[in-house]
Amino acid sequence: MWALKTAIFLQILCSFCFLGLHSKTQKQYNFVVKEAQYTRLCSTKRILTVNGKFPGPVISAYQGDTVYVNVYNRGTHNITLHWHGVKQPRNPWTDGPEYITQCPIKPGGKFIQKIIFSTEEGTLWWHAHSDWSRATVHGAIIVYPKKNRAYPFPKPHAEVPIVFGEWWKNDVRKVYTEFVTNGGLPRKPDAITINGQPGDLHPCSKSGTFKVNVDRGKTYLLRIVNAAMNLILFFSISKHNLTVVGADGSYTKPLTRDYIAISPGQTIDALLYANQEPNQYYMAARAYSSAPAIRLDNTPTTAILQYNGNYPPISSPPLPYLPYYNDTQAAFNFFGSLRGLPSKYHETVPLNVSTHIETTLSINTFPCPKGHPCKGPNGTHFAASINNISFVLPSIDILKAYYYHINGVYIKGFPTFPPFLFNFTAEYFPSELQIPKKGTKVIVLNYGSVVELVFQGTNLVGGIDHPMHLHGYNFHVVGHGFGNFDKDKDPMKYNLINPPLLNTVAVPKNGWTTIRFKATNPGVWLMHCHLERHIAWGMETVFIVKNGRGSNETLPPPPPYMPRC
Ligand SMILES: *[C@@H]1O[C@H](CO)[C@@H](O)[C@H](O)[C@H]1NC(C)=O
Ligand SMILES: *[C@@H]1O[C@H](CO)[C@@H](O)[C@H](O)[C@H]1NC(C)=O
Ligand SMILES: *[C@@H]1O[C@H](CO)[C@@H](O)[C@H](O)[C@H]1NC(C)=O
Ligand SMILES: *[C@@H]1O[C@H](CO)[C@@H](O)[C@H](O)[C@H]1NC(C)=O
Ligand SMILES: *[C@@H]1O[C@H](CO)[C@@H](O)[C@H](O)[C@H]1NC(C)=O
Ligand SMILES: *[C@@H]1O[C@H](CO)[C@@H](O)[C@H](O)[C@H]1NC(C)=O
Ligand SMILES: *[C@@H]1O[C@H](CO)[C@@H](O)[C@H](O)[C@H]1NC(C)=O
Ligand SMILES: *[C@@H]1O[C@H](CO)[C@@H](O)[C@H](O)[C@H]1NC(C)=O
Ligand SMILES: [Cu+2]
Repeated sequence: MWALKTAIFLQILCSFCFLGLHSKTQKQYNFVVKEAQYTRLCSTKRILTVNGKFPGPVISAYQGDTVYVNVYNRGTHNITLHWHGVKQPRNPWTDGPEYITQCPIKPGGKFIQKIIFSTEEGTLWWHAHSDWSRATVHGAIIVYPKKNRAYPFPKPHAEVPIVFGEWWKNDVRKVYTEFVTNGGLPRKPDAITINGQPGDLHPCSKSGTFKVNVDRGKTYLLRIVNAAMNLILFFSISKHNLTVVGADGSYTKPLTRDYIAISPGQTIDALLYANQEPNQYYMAARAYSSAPAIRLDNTPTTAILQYNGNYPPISSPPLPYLPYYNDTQAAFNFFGSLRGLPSKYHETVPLNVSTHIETTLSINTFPCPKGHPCKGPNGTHFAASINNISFVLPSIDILKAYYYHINGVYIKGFPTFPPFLFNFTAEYFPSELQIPKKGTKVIVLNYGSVVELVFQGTNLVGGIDHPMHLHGYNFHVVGHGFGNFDKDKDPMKYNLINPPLLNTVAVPKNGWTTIRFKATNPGVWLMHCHLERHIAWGMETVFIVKNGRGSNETLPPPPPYMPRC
């Protein structure tokens, strides 16, 4: 009893301080999805949250744990939750994407979601996976090494989650329905947030600015999550470097930089050495936006690194260096410098490729339905596609249809090669090329296939970077480059020794990226661009990985309490 009271007291005491390692792991969580009132940027609105918190609660576990989350929908709309980067071996049933692996949890409904951690270690995150609810329904997942096991770096003194988000003064649901209806671009957000706060440089925000208190001489582990909807971000700390030691729940070779770049969906573990004069320093984030049409205003979002001790308070801490908003080189110089930490910490790159897939990632347009003026380019309706297929969500989930052999929900035979070859990164195209096909097509893989997948960005309608995310797997990022992928020359430059093992990778604007993974997780797994406007326009597809031989390679039946359509 005493221990329980102390634990509850410590949890309350520590819910804002974020300090202490291995502080609290739980095997069960209650997540109540409900509205709560928040004031930001001088205006107040109701937002959808988990347990009233923005960002939502942290899930903590040890490597290899299984955790249950009881999700209660006390909101007014359908919702699903996804555990981003958790591979969920043989358990797509509670992975979360709406109409891919489950039907939504309706208002008043409940769903017990099992999260099976396996090899993941480091920082991951969870988020809503229906329409744009994830704007405010998200939080960090921390996976500690098993008890008695060490980090592959000196143990930090404390850890600090840094969760980036985007804030609209408008109702996010309205922002969503508006752009999917009018066919144009979504309204831009009013600010980027760090742990829910826009920071000192934004109106009515100074009192809430997130602060990290540090002791000089100590080392801190920043657990960084980019939960923003549509923005790749640069992040840096005045007068301090960051040493990246993990990404997407896998350790990396330490990489010391004065800034990082992080795409929506990605997570980064970085060490911060508090080795400067005791003072206050700004931590700042700003968007990298390579397409002029979606450029944000330049005001950085800030938090404060605050040394403990006696020093005269500084009126305005210095801002750190941040690359320019259109600095593609700076973004890909960082992304391209990440290296894995193979052997002991994660599997090595599969060399024996059995299934080679090439895909184009394109922004497209559909003609506007008659009588509905559209706000896309030249009065069209924006769309997006992979291999010229703009994905259409079915009305019951693909996993159920696959498991119970229900016809008419999806079609096999998603093209594994671009249907039409052209200069993908040219300046101009005949306008017929830009209209894609609609479909619910999936790629079927045999159990154990070694997949090599090339993502080729195109300049159709407008080239832009695409952070591609795969559910149920990690993948090795073996190469990337600008321009058209060259099947003869580019594979010679692949890194098959120590590429990073990620679950989300930014494919460069008008460039390509190659990943590899071994299909040893049977089930139905979504792959999509993690820019929310692109997924809304159809930039997604699904892998169905067939069963292997033994029961340990076979998809088990669903839990009896799956939400119904
Ligand atoms: C940051 O790293 C660079 C390159 O490794 C080094 O030259 C510089 O001194 C470091 N700065 C700090 C504040 O540690
Ligand atoms: C970035 O934008 C600036 C001014 O807006 C321009 O001068 C510069 O050429 C741009 N750089 C790239 C790589 O597009
Ligand atoms: C490579 O894969 C093929 C079938 O895909 C298999 O027959 C062969 O044994 C594999 N080779 C190695 C070295 O794993
Ligand atoms: C594709 O178009 C770009 C832009 O015009 C050009 O720089 C490039 O050389 C072209 N590539 C090929 C393979 O023709
Ligand atoms: C996509 O498919 C449509 C319909 O068949 C076709 O008109 C268009 O040219 C295709 N575009 C590309 C890039 O393959
Ligand atoms: C819009 O129309 C103009 C003029 O016909 C054309 O040059 C341009 O390529 C079109 N843009 C798109 C995205 O369709
Ligand atoms: C399943 O069990 C068989 C036989 O014990 C083993 O060879 C195989 O590696 C196992 N597969 C997985 C995915 O654990
Ligand atoms: C909520 O989900 C149910 C079950 O799939 C569906 O029938 C209903 O149309 C959904 N409601 C909305 C507003 O999308
Ligand atoms: Cu995209």
